[in-house]
Amino acid sequence: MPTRRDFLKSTLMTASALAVPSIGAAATTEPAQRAAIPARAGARVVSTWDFGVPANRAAWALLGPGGKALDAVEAGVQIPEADRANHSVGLGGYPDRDGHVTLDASIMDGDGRCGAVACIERIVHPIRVARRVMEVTPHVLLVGEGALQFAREQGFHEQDLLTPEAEKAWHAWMKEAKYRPVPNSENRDYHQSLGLPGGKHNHDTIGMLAVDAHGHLAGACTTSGMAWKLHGRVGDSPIIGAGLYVDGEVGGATSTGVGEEVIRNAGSFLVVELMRQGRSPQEACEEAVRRIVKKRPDGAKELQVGFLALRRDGAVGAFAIQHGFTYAVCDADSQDRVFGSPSVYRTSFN
Ligand code: SD4
Repeated sequence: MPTRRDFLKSTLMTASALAVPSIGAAATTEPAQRAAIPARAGARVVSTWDFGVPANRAAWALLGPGGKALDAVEAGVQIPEADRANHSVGLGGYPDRDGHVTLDASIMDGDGRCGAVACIERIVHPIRVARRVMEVTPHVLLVGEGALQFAREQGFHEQDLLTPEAEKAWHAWMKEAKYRPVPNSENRDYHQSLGLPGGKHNHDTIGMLAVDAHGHLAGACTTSGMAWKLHGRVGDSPIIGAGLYVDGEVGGATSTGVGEEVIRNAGSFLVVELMRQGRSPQEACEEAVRRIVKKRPDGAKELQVGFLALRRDGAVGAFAIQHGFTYAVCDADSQDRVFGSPSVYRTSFN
């Protein structure tokens, strides 16, 4: 358990790490912690977690030759959505406690245009449905059956999203049926304790932010949400201002972790608004995380929330409650760098 001393120590070390001046080396298995990545002219795409690397590459296939940020983020996040081995996004995602795989997704550009779907079932690429909501309806958010009906009308193909592996994990969980949003840094042990094969996480989201060569911004966020949640539960990812927010004058932010905490604090909007007021992406993410921690009587010791921010000049920041949050950065210099985010607790500086 982290003590107050650990907390103060990690705070101090994080502050000193803010001075880290330059982009790190290529990805390693133990990603280096980077408190801030400086501005860079030209296109750049960033996304949450290690699985952001292949997603960024798909986005870069469009961004690199001069494509639009909006198209790039939509294409990028479809990689984990279609990945059966990823149990926290799209196909193969862990179900709710009743065995339904329900997905949340949102997309937004720098002009304030946005669309989202929540608690949608049977569609592998909810991000594409979210974009259609943005482009062909007067609405921002469609949920559940209505979202599925809209997807059908738009010609989306339906399929069962519960893979045999995810179903096995669900049956294993049902033996105790305790809902416990374990911080991702500890999920490896959690999975092993359940005897689960494969994946190490019970919740992760891909949030992706991009700036294109024309200086336009966009973001996308997609997830199967918290494993074993109540049926009908919606997290932060499809809530504009919570799991995702983009403002073309400032930058964008996205989040991962326990969505309820992010919604309570309008997290991504807060990060962007703090950047508007002059905070760096790093400082803005850190302040948003600390607001969450401060409001929890237990100091949020058992929770994970991470924010990732991209300023319009390409500067990047990230901060999380727990050690273990990683993010991937891709630009013309290098396509597959992964960094460890600094955090309130158990930073590698401890
Ligand atoms: C949610 N924020 O549904 C998502 C899940 C997640 O790391 O990101 N977990 O609350």
